[in-house]
Amino acid sequence: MTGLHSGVDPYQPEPYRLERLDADEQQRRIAAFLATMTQRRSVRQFSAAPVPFSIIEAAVCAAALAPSGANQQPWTFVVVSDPALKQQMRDAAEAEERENYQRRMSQEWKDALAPLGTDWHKPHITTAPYVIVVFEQYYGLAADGARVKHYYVRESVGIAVGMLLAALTHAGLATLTHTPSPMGFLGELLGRPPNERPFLLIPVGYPAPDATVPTIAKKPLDQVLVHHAASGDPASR
Ligand code: IYR
Repeated sequence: MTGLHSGVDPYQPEPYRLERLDADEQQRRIAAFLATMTQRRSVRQFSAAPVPFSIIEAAVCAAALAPSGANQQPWTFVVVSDPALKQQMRDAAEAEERENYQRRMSQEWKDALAPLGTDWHKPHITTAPYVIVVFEQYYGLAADGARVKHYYVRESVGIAVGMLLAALTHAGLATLTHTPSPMGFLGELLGRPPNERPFLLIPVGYPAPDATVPTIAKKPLDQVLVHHAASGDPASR
């Protein structure tokens, strides 16, 4: 590939090495990771107990390592711990959600949500010590203000959020993936620029001592994993 504008090839590869783990170490690590991730539940009752900001910061660093379309990193993670701002976010979210539950949502949708026990009350927004609001940059802004096309924005931000949730879970924290709808109020309240759209609101903290979660099941492996192996491969199923 040639650099059409500057004459410098924009593709500048560098060496990459990854520590090779032996099979036992690999098994140990993946089992430990799976055990940790098995603990993750969407929590709606949080403790107000404080969490060091350095943990949130490191988790956002991990999320920001995510792969993204053309490496454009089309995300902004806005962390809110200011109680007054959390209260404003909660008030606005509850106003929308009250409309949703009382008028806008179809019976089919409410039936699908019934096993989760959700309603319009959103106390987690004010109780959790942090609320991370993830924004997607659906286009970029060049230094001169020109729009820059972004690619695979939703996929990229979704991957970054997955990594964020994994990191926070790894640090022993509870999370909720909450999408108040519509959530345009978040851009206004948090003063985000016009190229950013709210993607997800994530309260983070410890579960309240008396927190409960719905009894739900994840699909068994044979319903989510399909393996096409070479015939005769002992790992084929
Ligand atoms: N946004 C609403 C409703 C809701 C929708 C889905 I899909 C969920 O998985 C859970 C809730 C709320 O937050 O209550």
